[in-house]
Amino acid sequence: MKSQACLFTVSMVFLLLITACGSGSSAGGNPSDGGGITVTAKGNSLAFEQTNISVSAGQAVSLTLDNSLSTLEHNWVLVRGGEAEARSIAADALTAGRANHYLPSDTTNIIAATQVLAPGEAETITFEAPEPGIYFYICTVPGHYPLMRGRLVVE
Ligand SMILES: [Cu+2]
Repeated sequence: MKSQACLFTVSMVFLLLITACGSGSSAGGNPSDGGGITVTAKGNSLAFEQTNISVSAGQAVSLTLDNSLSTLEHNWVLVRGGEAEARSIAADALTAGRANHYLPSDTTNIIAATQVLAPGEAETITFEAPEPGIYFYICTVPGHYPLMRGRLVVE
């Protein structure tokens, strides 16, 4: 009697596992888990091609900065804290210099950033989307901000 109960328990666990695996594989086709975002630097002008991006809070974001069409160096820096903070980070980037990819040592308000890319280069970074809100992304190469920026909307 005891062994029958045990067998029953084991088969129930087995059934649950099959069910869990079944539902897992059906969710694997969801396009939201693999789609990356590409931001392209616009030719030889100081602008990003994409100036509005929407993501969901907590989402794993895969973002590529494509500098293949550009004749200039650029980076992509996602900033917390709105326009005043973006301006402050761009100013600090000047003293940080090219060797530090124009990224300030104080990264408190930098959510994610690429390196400085030479013309023809591309880089993909991944980061977790922050809490809902509107965030600026900017290029901190000297003279590029405030022209070169966009908005990341987290819903
Ligand atoms: Cu730039």
